Amino acid sequence: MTLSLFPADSLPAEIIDDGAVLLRGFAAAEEQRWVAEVTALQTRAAFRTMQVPGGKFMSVAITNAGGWGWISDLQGYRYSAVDPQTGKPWPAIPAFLGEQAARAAALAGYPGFAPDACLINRYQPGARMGLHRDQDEHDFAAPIVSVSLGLPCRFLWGGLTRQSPTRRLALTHGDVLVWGGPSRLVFHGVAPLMEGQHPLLGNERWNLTFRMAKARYPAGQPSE
Ligand SMILES: O=C(O)CCC(=O)C(=O)O
Ligand SMILES: [Mn+2]
Repeated sequence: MTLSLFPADSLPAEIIDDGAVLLRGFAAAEEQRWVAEVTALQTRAAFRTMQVPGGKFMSVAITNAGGWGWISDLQGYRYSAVDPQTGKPWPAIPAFLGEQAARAAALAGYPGFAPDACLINRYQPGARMGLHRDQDEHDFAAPIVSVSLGLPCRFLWGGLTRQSPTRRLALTHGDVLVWGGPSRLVFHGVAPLMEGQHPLLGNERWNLTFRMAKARYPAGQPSE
């Protein structure tokens, strides 16, 4: 369903599920800025593939910005204040990115979103992300804000159990998907990226997921 609830921003908002809203093209207007910010970030914290607890490596390369970065290794999945590759804190979330994520969250019905973590995924053809839910954060009251750049993908949107049927959503450059409330723990994933060429990112897709990893939602409440 497409609703024009937000005439001030005149953006089509598609209700994907209870609590999940797709803002088509939200990031497209300032695409150069988004790409420049990520390009600068990855010079300070490089993209790398991480090992999952079972021993395999993810097909997606990742890096992080923010007070907390999501990591995976043989010990498990968790947030870390330092980049294990450098031993240094992750670069801060650039103000532009944090503001855009907060604006998208507010448009989707989640005011007071102040991310302390931004996981950046880089997909090349064939890379995928298996069905999972984002559950390493402290406060599930905060939504997830997920920004797609570059090549299109087939995003798998499931339900609250791993066995729930999945739908395929076509996410393209600039789309922002926000999920929270009753959808916060929905299983989701990304089908293998198909070959293609994007004018800005070539054969890649970048995804940024903004999270409140440790902070309480809405922002301003004391963290744990
Ligand atoms: O790449 C995407 O669109 C999804 C990424 C994701 O689900 C995650 O990083 O947890
Ligand atoms: Mn996820």
